[in-house]
Amino acid sequence: MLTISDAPGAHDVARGEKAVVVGVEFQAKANGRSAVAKLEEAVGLARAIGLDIVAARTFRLRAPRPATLLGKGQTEEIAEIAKANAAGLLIVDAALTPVQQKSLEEEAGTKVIDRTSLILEIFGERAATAEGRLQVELAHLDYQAGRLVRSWTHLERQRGGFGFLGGPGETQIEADRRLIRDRMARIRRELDQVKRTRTLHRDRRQRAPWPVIALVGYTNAGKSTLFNRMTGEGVLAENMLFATLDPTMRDVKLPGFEKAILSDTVGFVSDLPTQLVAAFRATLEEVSSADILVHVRDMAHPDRDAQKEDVEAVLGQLGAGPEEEGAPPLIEAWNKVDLLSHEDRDALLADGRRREDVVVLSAITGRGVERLRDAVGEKLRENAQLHRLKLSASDGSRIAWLHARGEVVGQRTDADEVHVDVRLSPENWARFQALRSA
Ligand SMILES: Nc1nc2c(ncn2[C@@H]2O[C@H](COP(=O)(O)OP(=O)(O)OP(=O)(O)O)[C@@H](O)[C@H]2O)c(=O)[nH]1
Ligand SMILES: [Mg+2]
Repeated sequence: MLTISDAPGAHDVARGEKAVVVGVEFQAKANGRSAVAKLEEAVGLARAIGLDIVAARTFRLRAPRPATLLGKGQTEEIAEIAKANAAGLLIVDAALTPVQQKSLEEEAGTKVIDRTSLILEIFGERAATAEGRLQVELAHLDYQAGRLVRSWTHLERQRGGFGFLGGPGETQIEADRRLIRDRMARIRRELDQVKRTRTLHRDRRQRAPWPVIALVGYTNAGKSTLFNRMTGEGVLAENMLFATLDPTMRDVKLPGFEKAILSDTVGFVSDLPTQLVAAFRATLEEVSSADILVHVRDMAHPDRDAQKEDVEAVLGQLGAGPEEEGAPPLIEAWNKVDLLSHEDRDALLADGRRREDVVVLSAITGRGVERLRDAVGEKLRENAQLHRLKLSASDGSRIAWLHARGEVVGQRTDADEVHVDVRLSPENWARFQALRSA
């Protein structure tokens, strides 16, 4: 087990630990989110790793104090709240520099973690697959390494000649940095190995002719609930942030298709740590290689528009942004409309009717879910071009592929040749050609 001296951010957070959550409202940049919903989300994130939240409050900053971010009076207040509730942990829903974190710890008399490290903790606890675990660990180390560099001056101290790590006079920070570097290199090698295995699996699947539909969206939007509703599966769907971390795929019925695959994916969140975006790029390859994306949105959430922007930003980072060339087509599933008032629901339904890339639904009641199935099937067939193909009669697998992926409008056998007239999307046409040359 790796122990890194006192790198800020390297705390162990225990389940059931009492914690105070502090939201920070910057007066300068109101980003369109309500402070209440933002604080609620931070509390949700903290609960997601089983912390016992004893108090939560948003502080407004006129001018951030460089040393601690929060003002002097504010940190005193926080220290009092923590003390009165016997809380040993303070969660600040913002990004803290290592120096700010350290000073806050001193002033508040508690451990302090920021939003990035909270999210890393959640992912660390939840990742279920070997690959997910390795990726999270890599992200964690990357985060710590960055903080070691920046906190050079206050972490540096001579180790004297005792250390068994490195030679005499090696500073603690050099030793720490070397430990991190070595560990990161080892994880990357392990990841390469896991990835090779996964690529093998994916190749096998890509050769399988079925279209893949990926559910994406903000955490807690209802992706898993919709996934269960559409596949009849029972994956974990809970009122908990980041309930799903590892993608799950199942067969799904789609009108006009023999078979299709639905993929449930990890939820996005605002200010997703860049280390995690990088780390999860591989797992989220499902997203960029899908035939179609369904963006599940919680339309009952006060910040639904800001959430949509966050999701589209992460999709952009994954090369699957709505405007990107070659990105899969996208349908928005406006979910949780059962929670809305009649007027709000009617307004959404009217908006939705005007747009062909929107389906208004409720994954809980099932209302609208069949329309989503239709819309996805239709979108997959859209842009399809007619191709008149001549194949060898012995080429049963490619003929079957065409039937599965495309709409076969005519087929006749002529001695040992089969003529197939088939409508294929441009993506599938490219895939078919790749099959041909394989
Ligand atoms: N009222 C209502 N609740 C819903 C609906 N869809 C999902 N929920 C609830 O929203 C919560 C989150 O649902 P999930 O399906 O776990 O959400 P998710 O998008 O998979 O979340 P993560 O995996 O955490 O990213 C659960 O409590 C669901 O019961 C809906 O249409 N109406
Ligand atoms: Mg889920």
